[in-house]
Amino acid sequence: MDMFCFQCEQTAAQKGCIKQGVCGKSGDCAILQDELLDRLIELVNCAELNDENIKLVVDGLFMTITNVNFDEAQIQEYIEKIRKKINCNYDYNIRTLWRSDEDIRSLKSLILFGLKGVAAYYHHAMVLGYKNSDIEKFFFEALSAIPKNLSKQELFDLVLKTGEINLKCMGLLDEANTKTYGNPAFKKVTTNIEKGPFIVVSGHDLKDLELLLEQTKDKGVNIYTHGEMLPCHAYPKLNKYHHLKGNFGTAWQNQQKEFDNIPAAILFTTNCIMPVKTSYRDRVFTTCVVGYPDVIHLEKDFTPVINKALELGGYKEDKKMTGINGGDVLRVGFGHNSVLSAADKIIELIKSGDIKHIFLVGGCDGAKTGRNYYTDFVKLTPKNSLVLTLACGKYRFNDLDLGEIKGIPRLLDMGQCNDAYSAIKVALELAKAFDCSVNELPLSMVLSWYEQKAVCILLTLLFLGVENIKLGPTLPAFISPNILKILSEKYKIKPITTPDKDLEEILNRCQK
Ligand code: FSO
Ligand code: SF4
Repeated sequence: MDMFCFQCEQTAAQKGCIKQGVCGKSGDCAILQDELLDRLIELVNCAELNDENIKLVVDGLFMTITNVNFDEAQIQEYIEKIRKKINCNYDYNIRTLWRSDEDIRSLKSLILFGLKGVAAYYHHAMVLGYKNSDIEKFFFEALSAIPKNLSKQELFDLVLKTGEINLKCMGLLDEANTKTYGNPAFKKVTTNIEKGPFIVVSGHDLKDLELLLEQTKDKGVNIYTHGEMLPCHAYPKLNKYHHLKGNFGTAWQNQQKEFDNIPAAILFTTNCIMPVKTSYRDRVFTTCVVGYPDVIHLEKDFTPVINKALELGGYKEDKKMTGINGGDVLRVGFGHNSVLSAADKIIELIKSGDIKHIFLVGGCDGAKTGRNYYTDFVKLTPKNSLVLTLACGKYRFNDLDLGEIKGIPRLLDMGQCNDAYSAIKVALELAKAFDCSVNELPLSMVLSWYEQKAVCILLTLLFLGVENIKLGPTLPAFISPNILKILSEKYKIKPITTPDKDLEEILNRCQK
């Protein structure tokens, strides 16, 4: 039996991985992840919605996101856990979906992959004690719809509902993060590493970082964020720890090079973990839903990570490191709270013509060539424009100093991918202030996608009726030509072309 997976942007030949994942997932691991989805679909059809079952569904979906879990033993164990909860005869095989009519498969894939993204965000909210019954009901409703014989219209409605629920979920996570750790505020983060023992913490989980900071408090070990953990520096209750020193490395796809023989321990709290090379395997640790064969998996006692960092000792001298454009300062902390506190000034600058346009250039980074489009695009944006950014795609340009417009920095890092919620809040507030729709604002979205969290964010933007999104570097393989036609007609979504052409088209359209 061969595997089949086409859920991410780097899927083989833009069609699907069938022998082994381009991400490094083995055929057997992919088949087990499909089996995990089968059992989850059986669970929502047989078992009641309670705390234990919702956790199984949420974490189970999260484990099947790209670059989260490569550990067959861990996945098998999880399948057995779910099996014990299935108390009726319901049999489903996700392969029937992969073989079905391409438009139905396309719509159901949008729901299923979007739902995986929502699961990731709900997981982070739950960890901080935040829950919502509408979101929980939707996991059961949407998953149980996958085997059903539904019309395209019914499925399309469910696709948009996935976007609506994701908006609610990102709102819940925003509330969880800001109530627990305070509102993000502007902070300069260094890319340089101090001498001495250190730990690099990757992924997206704020709670794990807090636990690690607490457990390393008086141990002489410094902590550096990696990838999507960078925005953590902006939260007052996280940056109060003086040993949270800076940010190590760039976006996820560079980790095999950047972690090569690193004299530090690395903790992965969520995606994106790549196949772990032997040159640094002994110093990698995973926690929660992340797993990799022969890598030590920990629950919430991080003593082995700390001991490994002490044993490795870190760099002997302070080490100068930079982002990909040579800058060594990253500016973070422009969530909705700080941007909206400057809203009056931004509105005034838009009215006076000092700010002519706002670009949201955000989303995931990735390994494929062509993603330098986003660096070039940002470099080309006119000096009288703001660039909002979020998620790991920003590493293409977040070490650039784009200057300021009358005291407002031109490049505003809003945070992680889930902080798309901040961008949406800001856009809605501006629309209110100008008494127009978001589509009428001088605001354009140029997005990059890679994995399934980006799918649910896209669905949220569609639910909100946002038009003219430019999406790249390539379009999802799981969207059929017919569904793509509907999306382009209804929402005017377009694939990216070249930075100058796209910029010209955006600015011309907005002048009309
Ligand atoms: Fe990136 Fe990975 Fe945050 Fe994703 S590190 S690619 S969209 O996991 O979730 O932005
Ligand atoms: Fe292929 Fe992406 Fe699936 Fe990995 S997650 S197997 S790269 S489609």
